Order: sequence, then C-alpha cells, then structure tokens
Amino acid sequence: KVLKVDHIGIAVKSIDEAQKLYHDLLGLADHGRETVAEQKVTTAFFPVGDTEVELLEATDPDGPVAKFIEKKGQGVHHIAFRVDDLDAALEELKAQGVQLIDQTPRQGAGGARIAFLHPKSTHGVLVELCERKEP
Ligand code: CMX
Repeated sequence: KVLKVDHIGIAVKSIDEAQKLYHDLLGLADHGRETVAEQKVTTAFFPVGDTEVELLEATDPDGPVAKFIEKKGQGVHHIAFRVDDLDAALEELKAQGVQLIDQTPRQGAGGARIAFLHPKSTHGVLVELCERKEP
C-alpha cells in the first residue's frame, strides 16, 4: 500500500547553491547531508509538511545524477512513494507487468529500503518506492 509521497528528488548542480533558495528564501531547514557512495550522489533532505524535498548532487561526473543533468538539465529527478511493505509491492507490480529497475530493494538515504521502477512503465517519471521504519 502507498502511504504518502515520501519525497521529491531534485537534481541540482550544487546543493550549496540550491540552499539559497530552499533555506534562505523558502525558510526550509535540511537535516544534514548524506552521501550514498554506491549511487554517486550526495543528498540533502528538507522536510515540508509531511513530505520532503531531496536535493541530489552528483559526486562523480560519470554518476547517474551528473548524467541526468547533462542530458536534461537541473530539475525533478524522481518522485518517491512510501510503501508499508516494499517486497510485497515489488512482487505485486512485477506480477502486473510493471518493469522494475531494481528487482530487489537496495539501501537509500536515511536507512530506507528503496527500489526504482522503470520510467517506461511509469509514464516517463522515475518512481522510487521506499520503506522506512520511522513514521
Ligand atoms: N527520469 C526519467 N528517466 C530516467 C531517469 C530519470 N530521472 N533516470 C534514468 N531514466 C531512464 C533512462 O533514460 C533509461 O531509459 P532507457 O532504458 O529508455 O534508455 C532508463 O531510465 C534506465 O536508466 P539507466 O541509467 O540505463 O539504468 P540504471 O539501472 O543504470 O540506473 C537509476 C537507473 C534510476 C537507478 C539511476 O539512473 C539513478 O538515477 N540513480 C540515482 C538514484 C538516486 O537518486 N539516489 C539517491 C538516494 C536515494 C533516495 O533515498 O532517494
């Protein structure tokens, strides 16, 4: 079951630069940065109501976020739905013919278990499913 929009991922060239908008102008406070080395990305999460904005900055010019910005420019990179049971969700979607990028969950930022669906199956938007322990 999908519980909520967990976060919206936005690819930026520089989190320091983007902070000026999200922190200084919009008044949002991030709860620290985290590098997910395996995905060649540094993230900063800004809670907004009961969801969050996640800024994504590439740590490597060959990484997926750098490639995304090169191809499409800065912008919305993915939308993440919180689910109560990621394994069950993946199994069900697969059975329904949805193409998965991740057949099995991997580790996301903040200790979440995550999996991406293929944009071919999601009308061009990269969709992440995410399961977290905390509320
Ligand atoms: N929006 C739309 N389409 C996208 C996309 C995006 N953001 N990213 C990739 N795609 C498309 C590609 O163009 C490709 O399409 P085709 O198959 O038609 O060529 C397809 O999706 C697969 O992409 P790929 O790069 O070939 O596949 P990979 O398995 O190498 O990587 C992915 C896919 C999504 C995991 C990777 O591109 C990515 O974005 N990784 C970064 C993940 C991230 O944001 N991590 C942050 C922490 C997680 C968190 O907690 O939020």
